[in-house]
Formats: sequence, structure tokens, C-alpha cells
Amino acid sequence: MADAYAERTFIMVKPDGVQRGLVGKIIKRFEQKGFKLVAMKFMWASEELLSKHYSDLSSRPFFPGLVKYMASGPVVPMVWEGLDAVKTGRFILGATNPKDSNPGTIRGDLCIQVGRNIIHGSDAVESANKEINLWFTEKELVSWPRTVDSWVYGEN
Ligand code: DAT
Ligand code: MG
Repeated sequence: MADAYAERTFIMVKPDGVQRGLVGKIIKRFEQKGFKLVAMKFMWASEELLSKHYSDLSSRPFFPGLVKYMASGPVVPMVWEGLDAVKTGRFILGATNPKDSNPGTIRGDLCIQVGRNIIHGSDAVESANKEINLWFTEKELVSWPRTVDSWVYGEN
């Protein structure tokens, strides 16, 4: 398959998404779109890891609250692969603030408050690579052939 189909994005169900029982619903949206799951785990992340994950936002007033919230319960970090996975992933998530997220998006349909917006998604290929390497080891990233790809991408 073409290299363009191998773009990867880092998606994570946040603690409120886990507590509210939305993990399956969120996974389903990426799965049914046609993206390929290449890594996933269930873990309780440390404040240290989360501070690294959100290091770009460290000067923002909401940063301490953000890290505390993200460390308040288990999360589900994942890597999804496919054509334009990063950009399309952001569309599937919807705008950062749920009041601006379109209906049909995860945030538009399933949450209300910016500080409890249930899901993270990488905003660029570069940040996706940084985040994937922060949350997963090389061994945990599973490259696998998928026979349905010829139907998803039309190269049959
Ligand atoms: P995104 O998660 O859409 O990439 P971001 O990277 O700008 O958004 O911010 C990371 C998270 O921080 C975001 O999902 C929710 C939280 N956040 C952003 N702006 C906020 C604000 N003004 N008040 C409280 N939390 C905020
Ligand atoms: Mg972001």
C-alpha cells in the first residue's frame, strides 16, 4: 500500500471518557471510518508523563488543572493509521471547546465543557510522532496487513 496510507495519529480517551463509559463508542468511530488500529493500552498515566505530553501548554493558566484532570483516572492511549489520519482525526474529534464542536463529532455529540472534553488527538504529523514515541515503545506499535485496505482505498 502507498506510504500516504501509513500516516499515524495519537488518540487518547481522557479520564472522563473512560469514567463515562465512552471508550467503545470512541473506538468505533475511528474503526468504522476505516482507520487501522496499530496500538492501544489502558493505563493510569503519571503527572510526569502528562506534563511531557502537554509541554507546549506549560505556560497556560489552565495547565496545572489540565495535568491534574488527566492524572485523575485511567486513560486509553491509541495509535490509528491511514490516509490523512492526523487531519481527519481532528475532524472526527471536533473543535477543542465542545461549544464550538459540530454535531456528529465526538466532542460535539458527547461532551459540554472544554476542561472535560473526553478525548485527545494530535494536531500535526510532527506532534503525532512525538506523542506516539512518548506513549508507546517501538515494540508496542503493531504493523499488520489488512485485506480490507484494497476496498477502503480502492486499489483493487
Ligand atoms: P486540543 O485538545 O483540541 O488539541 P489544546 O491542545 O489547545 O486542544 O489544549 C489541550 C487541552 O487543554 C484541551 O483538549 C482542553 C484543555 N484546554 C484548552 N484550552 C482550555 C481552556 N481555555 N480552559 C481549560 N482547559 C483548556
Ligand atoms: Mg492539542
